[in-house]
Amino acid sequence: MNNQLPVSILPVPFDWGAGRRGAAAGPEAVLHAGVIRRLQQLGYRVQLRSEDCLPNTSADRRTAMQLKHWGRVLTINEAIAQEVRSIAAEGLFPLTIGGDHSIALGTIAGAAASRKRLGVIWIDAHGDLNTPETTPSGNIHGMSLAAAIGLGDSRFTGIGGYSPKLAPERIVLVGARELDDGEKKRIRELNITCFTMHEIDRYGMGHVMEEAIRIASADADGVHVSFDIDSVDPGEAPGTGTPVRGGLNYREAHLAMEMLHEAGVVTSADVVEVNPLLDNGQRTARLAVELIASLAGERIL
Ligand code: 6HN
Ligand code: MN
Ligand code: MN
Ligand code: MN
Repeated sequence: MNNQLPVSILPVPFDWGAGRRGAAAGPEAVLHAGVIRRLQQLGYRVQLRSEDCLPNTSADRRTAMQLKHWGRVLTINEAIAQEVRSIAAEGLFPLTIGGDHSIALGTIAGAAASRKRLGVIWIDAHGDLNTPETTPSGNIHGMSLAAAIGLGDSRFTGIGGYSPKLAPERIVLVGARELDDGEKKRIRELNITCFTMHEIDRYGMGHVMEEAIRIASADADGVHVSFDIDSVDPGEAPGTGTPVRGGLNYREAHLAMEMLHEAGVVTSADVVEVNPLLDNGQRTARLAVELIASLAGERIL
């Protein structure tokens, strides 16, 4: 994100990919916390994409034990993919605000449509690398990254009309601390780079992000940042549906975003899993706005 390129904010008030409701109110909370004004103050032209471009999925009852609410998740993500693809084609920077993390199915499908060698930096307490065979919950927000590399149900891997979207060698996980057994196996087998909280503690966030940026952008034609707010420690970001202790502290989260801006490689982003129903006032929504500002180049001095 650099202020030569206008930003198009796509709000996605959708939470049927998660096990608990509330992330659907995330976009409104982040907008209310002033994300547009903050970006404008940094010199950006900002466009707010209308929610009306996305379908109302409320009548769709298609579901399965291992793929809960799959009808709604599929419908919204096909629309997100089209919308993100259009935003990019219009020469705007697509910034999608969720919503639960299942919406990355659509944001990545849209972003990778015009960037065949897209890298992804997935900042999350979780891996989101489950498939219907390995999921412990059936919640699709835990399967979105797997689908982007072509694993899982073909309706989901095929979103946007092509598969796979990503090559495992340009995927980097940052902040992981709760991985399911099937995810651990997949990370090892596919050789996906995963900087867990252990590596962040041990080598420092600065070094981890240098490496993450280097790996995700190597031989790439763009980098998508998928920022799950549950990557941040629940003390700082209580408003999220699947909190896990021992997360990024306030400065580590900001440093990651600041370094992503400095590197100048980021071509699209999403910020997901802000759940205002679980928040302590507006703490988490405000944090999301600050982190977006850091990604957009806000600096201390
Ligand atoms: N997220 N690994 C767990 C599952 O149900 O698959 C948790 C997933 C959380 C997903 O935070 O986006
Ligand atoms: Mn996630
Ligand atoms: Mn998560
Ligand atoms: Mn280094």
